[in-house]
Amino acid sequence: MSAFFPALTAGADPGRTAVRCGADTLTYEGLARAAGALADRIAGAERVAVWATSGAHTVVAVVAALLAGVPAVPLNPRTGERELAHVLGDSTPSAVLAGPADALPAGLDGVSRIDVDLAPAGAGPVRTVPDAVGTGHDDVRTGPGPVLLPAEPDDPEVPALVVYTSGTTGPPKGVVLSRRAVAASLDALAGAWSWTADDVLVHALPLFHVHGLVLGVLGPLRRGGELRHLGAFSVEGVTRELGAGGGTMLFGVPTMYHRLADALAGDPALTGALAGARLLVSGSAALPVHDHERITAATGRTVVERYGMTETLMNTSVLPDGGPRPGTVGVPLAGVGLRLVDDDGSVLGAYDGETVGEVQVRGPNLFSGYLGRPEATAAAFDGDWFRTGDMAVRDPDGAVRLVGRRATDLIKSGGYKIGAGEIENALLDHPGVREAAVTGEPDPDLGERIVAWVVPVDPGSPPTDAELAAHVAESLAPHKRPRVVRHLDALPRNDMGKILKKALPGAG
Ligand code: MCA
Ligand code: AMP
Repeated sequence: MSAFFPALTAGADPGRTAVRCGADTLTYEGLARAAGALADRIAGAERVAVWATSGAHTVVAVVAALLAGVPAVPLNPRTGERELAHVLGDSTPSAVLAGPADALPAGLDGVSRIDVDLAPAGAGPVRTVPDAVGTGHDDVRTGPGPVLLPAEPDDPEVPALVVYTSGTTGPPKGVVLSRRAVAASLDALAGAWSWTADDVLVHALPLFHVHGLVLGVLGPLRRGGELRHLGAFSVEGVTRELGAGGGTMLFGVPTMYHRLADALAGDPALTGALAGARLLVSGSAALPVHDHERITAATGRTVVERYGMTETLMNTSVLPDGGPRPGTVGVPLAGVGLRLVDDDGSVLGAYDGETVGEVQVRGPNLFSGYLGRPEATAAAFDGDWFRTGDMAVRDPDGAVRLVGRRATDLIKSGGYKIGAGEIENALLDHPGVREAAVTGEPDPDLGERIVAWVVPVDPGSPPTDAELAAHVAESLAPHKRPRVVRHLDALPRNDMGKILKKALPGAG
């Protein structure tokens, strides 16, 4: 396989800015030096974890892992004890890469720590030399303090990342993403969006999921362009970086676009910044038509929706020059096969805008399997077709319109996928909870909000809502905490004792 990041190697412009995160800026030369040095330190490891804060250290760590051919497991730095223990036990990283100033939780005590150095000693002119003498380094950067970029793996099936994703029940599963899948998906997006080295991508997405890390970090670096990460989402940050800052593209989840749409009235600077961008892209959940319309009315720009999944990377996108298509996620990307399948397994041929089937996809963008779970991997496929669990119709022009999910126990809140089962288990761990059920209900900001239905052990002094939210945040992650808690005397159950979520008051 050729270099994953051509701009880090021969012939590229070493002075071009690669990344700006807060006060940290790295040129391509600086990134090559920092990531090259780190790649040498981790070479040969089976897997490394990355303490994935929203900063330049995460970028360097993940680039280093790719250069070294070592799979990286991004960790949510806010992950609670229970979830962190699961991810570490499941992925068994030999080291954790972290920023020198990052405080790591006790759960990581048993994992050796490697600090990411953004500016290793030895700046100077850069010269690339092919691996003529068989050193195993095909790009030798010389000058004061030479930096060696290791020879990247030839095999495109070598895993690049293991990204944890929630299922309906049980703890999250590790999705193994090969270099082939990541490269194929990013290159298909580049084709669809005319994404080039001239683009400056602005975003504030977390760096431990596919959206922020694969699309938002590896995407611009593979193109040789620039990433500006805002650290945390804010309307002011978007306005600054897209406007005077010269950003050309914005990636976000619908909650971010909803907040931008809310702010547009009375904010001419934001309006100008969005109007001036080359491409506004939304994904991870459905962007409501109302928010599409508010943004288009104020800025004259349409937000481009794309549809993906951790296991499949990107499947479809609205084409920027194909006119606005609110409510659809566009057409399959180059190389992606997509079909709708009926409940009885028959493939649906109708492009009638109304026949609903499950979306199944195949192509080079697909994951290699769930880490250590061959049965779960096999169950997710029908031959070489991956069952997404998303339900959709096809419009007459082939555009895909998502209409729901097969599993009601998966909640999308703020663009995060959250399994009801994992929250129920965490709630049942609380000494004040006898029974628990978790559902999602519509929320104008988050898309869906997490609702916990709880039967307390002692109805006279039930745990407070804040206590239960903090309990889930500390054990799993803050974004998995219930936003609403409702108390019941008993959960509705069928004769077999199974909880009937549809019978919860006001649900279903
Ligand atoms: C509040 N906080 C708490 C508690 N309450 N912490 C601990 N215990 C509590 N009880 C803290 C939070 O940690 C956070 O801190 C702050 O309060 C606000 O939290 P929250 O309300 O959850 O955040 P928000 O401001 O509402 O976040 C909205 C958001 C976020 C920024 C849109 O949801 C987000 O980043 N979403 C992106 C999800 C994403 O990237 N999904 C991609 C996966 P602090 O402010 O310090 O953080 S999907 C994917 O990858 C596929 C492939 C695809 O198609 O894209
Ligand atoms: P995740 O498993 O966190 O990677 O989330 C993947 C899921 O997010 C998909 O299966 C879809 O249900 C949803 N999703 C991603 N992009 C979109 C979109 N543009 N519109 C609607 N849902 C989306």
